[in-house]
Amino acid sequence: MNGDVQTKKPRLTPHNPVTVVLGTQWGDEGKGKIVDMLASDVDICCRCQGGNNAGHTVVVDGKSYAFHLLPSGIVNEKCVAVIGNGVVVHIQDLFDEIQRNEDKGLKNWQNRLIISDRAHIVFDVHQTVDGLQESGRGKNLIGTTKKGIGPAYSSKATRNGLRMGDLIGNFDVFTEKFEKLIDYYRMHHPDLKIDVPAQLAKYKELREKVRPFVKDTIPFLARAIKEGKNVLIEGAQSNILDIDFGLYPYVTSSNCSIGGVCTGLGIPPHVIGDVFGVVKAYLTRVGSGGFPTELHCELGESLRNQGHEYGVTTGRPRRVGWLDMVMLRYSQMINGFTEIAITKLDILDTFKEVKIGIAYELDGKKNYDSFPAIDEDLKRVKVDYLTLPGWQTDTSSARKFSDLPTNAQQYVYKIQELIGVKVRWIGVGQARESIIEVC
Ligand code: 2SA
Ligand code: GDP
Ligand code: MG
Repeated sequence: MNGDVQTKKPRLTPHNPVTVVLGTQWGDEGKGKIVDMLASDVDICCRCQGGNNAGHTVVVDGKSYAFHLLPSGIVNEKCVAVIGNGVVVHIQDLFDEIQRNEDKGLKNWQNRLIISDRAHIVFDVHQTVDGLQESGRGKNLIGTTKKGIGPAYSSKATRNGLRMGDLIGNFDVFTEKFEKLIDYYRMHHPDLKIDVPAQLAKYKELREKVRPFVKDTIPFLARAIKEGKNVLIEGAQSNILDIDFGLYPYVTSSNCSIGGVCTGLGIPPHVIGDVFGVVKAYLTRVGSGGFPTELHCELGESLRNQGHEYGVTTGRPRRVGWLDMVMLRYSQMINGFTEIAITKLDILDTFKEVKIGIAYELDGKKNYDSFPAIDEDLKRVKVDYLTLPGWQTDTSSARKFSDLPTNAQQYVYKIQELIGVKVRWIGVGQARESIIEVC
């Protein structure tokens, strides 16, 4: 590694102009910041899955923006933002999010926002049912954001969901489908109170508001890719929250790993070039389930406080722990990251020593790269740790790899060696400029 900062452009070729940013752990790795950095060089930024359960923070010129449904690249005024077919959209929440960010200085979004006509709608009933399902789970609580994500994807899978195209189409047909959906929920939750006429009146208004943004995004993206436009995809949540590869059932309801990019946008895999994995220098999660490297002691408390580890959507305190290499190697196998960004290295600045979980032992067998499929096993693993000396030096003003203290460099080298993927960026603060590009 030589430490000079050079261009921050993603490596693009005319044949694979699509760059992907994905979470590698349990979410909140700082994807928003990496997307914002890359968005200065792209034409289009897309979300392909999830909904407003996501919370992506971007700090520009001292202002902190929180994006939930909007692709973070929208901060960049040259960037067109696409909400793909794989996303589930609560329309009122989307407009509220736009308003909050407009108040902070988001400009000219009206000509730069496109929503797929195939994206499913999250209705208030989905959010209500999300809450009811959580309260019915007792001690097996998943810890959802209660944004209606699971129920909305359930409606999609049971084929009684409604899409943006339905809303802007014939309103009588929309009404009929909406009433059927409500009947379905009333059958399962007889106490549910829903004012159907009031909901329909609300959607009659919202459909005129949202209509200008709803398009068939498939030909739009196909044309853009053919013309060689640079496209950036912003993953939400993360590999271990993926409905297939995550710690089921403590997962979200979409594919947050690389497969979700193609199904959530309708693009072929060969157009994808770089897949950047974002790795927080330690580990956090919100919600329930096993967490082998979790810190319950004072050290954990100080990591949470120094890292401001509270949910961007719900404000919940995040659980914290040491970096977990078994998890990261598993994520690498699934997503094939071409390079990684390590974020929040600065948060470890005060620690005397730092640990990396390198293997799990379960029933006397050691394992370096297979993340258990079931929570009951994950809860039983014993972790082998590698302990490295801390650097106890402020890294927040480092802008070159060589500015970092030797022990911090060693930590980065070790992560690179253990995951087997080149480290391209290192985050040392919240702001856009607080980043080191490693050449
Ligand atoms: P859901 O609401 O059905 O998707 O919840 C299912 C699981 O997915 C987790 N999940 C998340 N984990 C980390 N960050 C998320 N976004 C917000 C943030 C979370 C917040 O950026 O901080 O504010 O609490 C996110 N969204 C979903 C969730 O915790 C469940 O484990
Ligand atoms: P995302 O969901 O992956 O986009 O991440 P979140 O926005 O939920 O949480 C990451 C938090 O860490 C945000 O508050 C970011 O501003 C912040 N952050 C990102 N990178 C860094 C970094 O390198 N150092 C510090 N101190 N904060 C960072
Ligand atoms: Mg987040």
